[in-house]
Amino acid sequence: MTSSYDPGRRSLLAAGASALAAAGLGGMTDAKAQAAPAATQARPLPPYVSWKNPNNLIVHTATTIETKRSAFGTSVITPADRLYIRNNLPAPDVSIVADRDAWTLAVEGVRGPRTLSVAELKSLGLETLATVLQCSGNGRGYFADKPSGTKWQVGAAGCVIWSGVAVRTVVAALGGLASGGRFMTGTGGERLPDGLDPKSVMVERSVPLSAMEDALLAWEMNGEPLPHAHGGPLRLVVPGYSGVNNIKYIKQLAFTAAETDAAIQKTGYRISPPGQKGDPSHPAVWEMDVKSWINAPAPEAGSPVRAGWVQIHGVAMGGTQAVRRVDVSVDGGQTWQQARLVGPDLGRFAWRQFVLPVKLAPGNYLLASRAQDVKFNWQAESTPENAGGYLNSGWRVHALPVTVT
Ligand SMILES: Nc1nc2c(c(=O)[nH]1)N[C@H]1C(S)=C(S)[C@@H](COP(=O)(O)O)O[C@H]1N2
Ligand SMILES: [Mo]
Repeated sequence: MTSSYDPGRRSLLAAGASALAAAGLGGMTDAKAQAAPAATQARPLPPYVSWKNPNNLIVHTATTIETKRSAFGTSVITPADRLYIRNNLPAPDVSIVADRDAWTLAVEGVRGPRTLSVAELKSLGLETLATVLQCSGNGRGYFADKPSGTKWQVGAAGCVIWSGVAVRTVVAALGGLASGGRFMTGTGGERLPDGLDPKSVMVERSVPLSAMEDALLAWEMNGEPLPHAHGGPLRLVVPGYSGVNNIKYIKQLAFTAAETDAAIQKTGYRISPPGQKGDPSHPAVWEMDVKSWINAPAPEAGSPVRAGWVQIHGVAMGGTQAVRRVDVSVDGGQTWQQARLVGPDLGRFAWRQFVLPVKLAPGNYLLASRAQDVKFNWQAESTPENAGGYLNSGWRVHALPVTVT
């Protein structure tokens, strides 16, 4: 769902836009049209994440908590106490992290299927990897049709460093793949509510076998034992794939001939046309698209933006590809300037921070950014509406109206 760069279309848009600007209608009209969704009313943090910093978070519900746009900072990594939370089911009891090394994972679809403890996994290998963890519904709040589900803005995402063992190392230790596996299927360790068909509620997701190459079974995040709220003692990390595919408190990892028929895979998390329930004929929500957004200057930060030099900064990610370039616009996409990528490059699955210094006179601006990956795919101008409101990466709706005084 990425768009290739098309100079023809770009100059056409630019021509139309400068006509608007000449008529004095450019910035202001856009700024009004693009106003961000109303801020959610402050709610207290639920007890299981009481250790997080409420000033940096928007609490939608007890199971959907996002990072404020102004709270991403500029140091690449998102600290655990401000990382978003999304639970499809109530989390397992926190006692599962009392003895982390004793947690077990069943591995199936290999020549020597077995149940391994975290202690055994730790003896098999060690990798460390930075990835963008981003909910499939991040940006849903910017879809015009208001699809149902949490109205995430930009903050159902973060960039974190995981340590664990590579899935391929575990597979090799168990004799390699059994024949016929086409998908990697992970199952969450939640206790399922009584009286419901397990398939209708369980968190079990399948991804194409090719995703195994980069996947990790992680027990550490940002240098700390993986917090229970983020999937500790053990989490499946599928780099470049959206949040739901990164199974927390993973209990089973299976290499399967078919995708799981759990509802969360079969009908949920599908790109289906607006108003239409998902089914297996619709694309599954798997790989993320190239995407970027601006984090500052942001009106929500509270302090006025003063005229003069302003360092416009934000984050850019390429899904499964590295980012090669980011352009920034102060006039809602009529004109663009290339931003500079700043900070350490933590690999193709991490995001990059970018900055563009601009001198701004008093007035209204619409700050936009668009990223390009190393395969020359540009971030789309807009993402088509879909019933679930998934994978919104369109740069236009992510633009930020700012008044400079
Ligand atoms: N076991 C389990 N894994 C899960 C989920 C869940 O509810 N249970 N939610 C998924 C979804 S939809 C997202 S966006 C991410 C959220 O991860 P986080 O809460 O660590 O930010 O976890 C994914 N993995
Ligand atoms: Mo999600």
